[in-house]
Amino acid sequence: MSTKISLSRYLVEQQRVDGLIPAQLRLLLEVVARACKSISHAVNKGALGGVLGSAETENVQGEVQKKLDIIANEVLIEANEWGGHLAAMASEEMDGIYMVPNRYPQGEYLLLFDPLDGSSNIDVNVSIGTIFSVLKKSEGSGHGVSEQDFLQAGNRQVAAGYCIYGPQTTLVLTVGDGVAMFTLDREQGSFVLVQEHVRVPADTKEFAINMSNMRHWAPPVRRYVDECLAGKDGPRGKDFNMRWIASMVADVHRILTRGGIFMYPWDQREPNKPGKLRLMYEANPMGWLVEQAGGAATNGKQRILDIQPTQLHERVSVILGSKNEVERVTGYHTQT
Ligand code: AHM
Ligand code: MG
Repeated sequence: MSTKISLSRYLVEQQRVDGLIPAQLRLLLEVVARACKSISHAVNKGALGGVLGSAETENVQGEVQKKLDIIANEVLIEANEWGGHLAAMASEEMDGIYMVPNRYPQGEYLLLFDPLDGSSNIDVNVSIGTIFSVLKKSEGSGHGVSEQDFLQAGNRQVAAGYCIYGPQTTLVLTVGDGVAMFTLDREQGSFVLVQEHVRVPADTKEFAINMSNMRHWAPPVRRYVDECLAGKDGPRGKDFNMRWIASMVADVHRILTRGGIFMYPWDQREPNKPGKLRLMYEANPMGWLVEQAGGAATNGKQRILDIQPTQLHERVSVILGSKNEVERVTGYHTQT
């Protein structure tokens, strides 16, 4: 690419040339990107910045928080609360919603995030990330904001993305017009466009799932993985490769880059829990990104983006990636 296009310029063009995003949303996304830059610096410092290890506190879902989970959450809140674009925020790491304090103007957007996804990888220097989703407060929901305002299906998102902190820091974004990727240029201090019109191939020979849970899966997932493992000699007639990074951001980034299927399914250990991952902070934004790149995302029964949430921290079974493979696994669910 000869002329470098910064994230700021890309967003201005989305607003001005294509009329795709209002100015308020553009500014909001700039602020989210700035927060991600700051989290990236903290991640990079690692032990030198004193950011590794456990905070010895628990979040609302009973998971032990890492120091970086809390730091990333604070960075996102502090960066976003004063700009005037938001009405409130919700995070995987906070029990309830965070209202924009009265001393700041209120906007019409709602920001949701998983501040530090892949927490188990923080201390071992493996890629992690921040996932975010933007909704608009429904017209007619009146003054003020409540948890109810957040309970919108993923198909109502107006922007979604993630920032991966890996060998490169890359921000991946959709505002409903395809998927674009921006890598952080540390010398310039800005995100630079590296790929537009990202496409996920419809077919793949690579699957991602935590195989240690195999004995707990439902029969359709087991069938799909068994068939992949049977390779050339099995019904698929081809060999499959497996990857599992244990950071959804990193697994999804690979899928957006070269295709593949990612699954974190329901399992029988906790039959009343639909899955491990969270609908609002993980499945919806990732589902929309993957769809925008030509892939698919379901919970085995329905499109993730059509699920009507009933709780902020709701969990969901996730199957996403290359379209033909996702359709196959989803088909196995409907056959049983
Ligand atoms: P987190 O948001 O607390 O980090 O948890 C979500 C992560 C995903 O990024 C990843 O796909 C999954 O949990 C890994 O789970 P497991 O450790 O069971 O393999
Ligand atoms: Mg997560």
